[in-house]
Amino acid sequence: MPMQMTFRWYGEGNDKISLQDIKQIPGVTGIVWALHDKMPGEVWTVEEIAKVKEQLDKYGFHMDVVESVNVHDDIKIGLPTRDGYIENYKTTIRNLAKFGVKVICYNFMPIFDWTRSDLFHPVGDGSTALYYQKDMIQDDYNAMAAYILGFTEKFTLSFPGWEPERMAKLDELFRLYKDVDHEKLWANLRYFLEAIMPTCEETGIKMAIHMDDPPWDIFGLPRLLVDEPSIDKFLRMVDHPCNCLTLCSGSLNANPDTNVADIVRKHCDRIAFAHIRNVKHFENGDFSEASHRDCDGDTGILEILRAYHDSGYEGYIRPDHGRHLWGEGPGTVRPGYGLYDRALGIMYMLGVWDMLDRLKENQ
Ligand code: DNO
Repeated sequence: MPMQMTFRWYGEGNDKISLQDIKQIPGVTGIVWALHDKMPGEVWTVEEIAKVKEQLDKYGFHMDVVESVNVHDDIKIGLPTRDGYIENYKTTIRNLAKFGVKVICYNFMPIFDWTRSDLFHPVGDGSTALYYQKDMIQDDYNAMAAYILGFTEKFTLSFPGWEPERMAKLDELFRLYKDVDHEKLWANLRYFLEAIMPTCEETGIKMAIHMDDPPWDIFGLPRLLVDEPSIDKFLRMVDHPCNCLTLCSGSLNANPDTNVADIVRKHCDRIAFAHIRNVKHFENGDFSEASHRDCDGDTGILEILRAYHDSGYEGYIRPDHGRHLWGEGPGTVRPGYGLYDRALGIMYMLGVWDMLDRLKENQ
């Protein structure tokens, strides 16, 4: 079985891109989906999941990959209430398995999910992309949250991981995380995984942790999945075939020293989901996201794809963030999740993959 191309979609009424549009992109067999109105910790019910299945079935898309079932802060902080939330998580896993879901992508980042200082930064060719200006993400977490929430309120959307209900009590959240250092966060991650692995084994679902984005501590909060040694540590810590990775090339390569292709070769059997994103670095430490074409960024997209191909990767893959093109902008698309550049990214990846297949056939 070859790798399986997927496309992230935020759901009916929550994404301006339609399933009909996605159907026209060559090679896409499945939709990466989620119940975006669920708060972390809530159970996803069979009825709610069934509704999405019905929508996807109409277009012949599978629903094998969920991104994300978010983990409640109490689990990350290690509060006594975590056990109740873990029970809810297990119920959600069992409910998802009833619909054939195979992979759950999630993250273990304290408080914030992916973080950028500019959501529509000019790339120089008339398009825009997500941008990280290092000196803007230092100590003022309220300013950061105000920027993101200002955007989501203006365009009446919400970002996963940036739920307004959680952002409204940021100071309290920071207080609760005060004593959570790297070591505690690792221990809490281990506790969570060891608790749910039997449910994963029973249902056949793989938990695929997303890399921390950016891959370093921000606002004094520890971040764990940041480079090759931390990935090694994670896989050793809970050495179970259901404990897997969402290997995100762009998150990892925000640190230009990280060679993502090496990680693919080393851990391909534990990668359940591949996010392909290209990043361009600037000398002062800022970075911009770029088109998927290898030479447009510094991430080494060709070598990464070659590494997946050489390793016989049969998991799920998706283009990650794209630029905003051809009239896409604030209000018309979700930042990073326009239609066109992600579709171009798919064609680039499939082009490379098809050629690698051909070369192998002719060997
Ligand atoms: C960014 C995404 C992440 C990812 C979560 C997984 O666009 O790749 O937000 O979905 O971290 O839980």
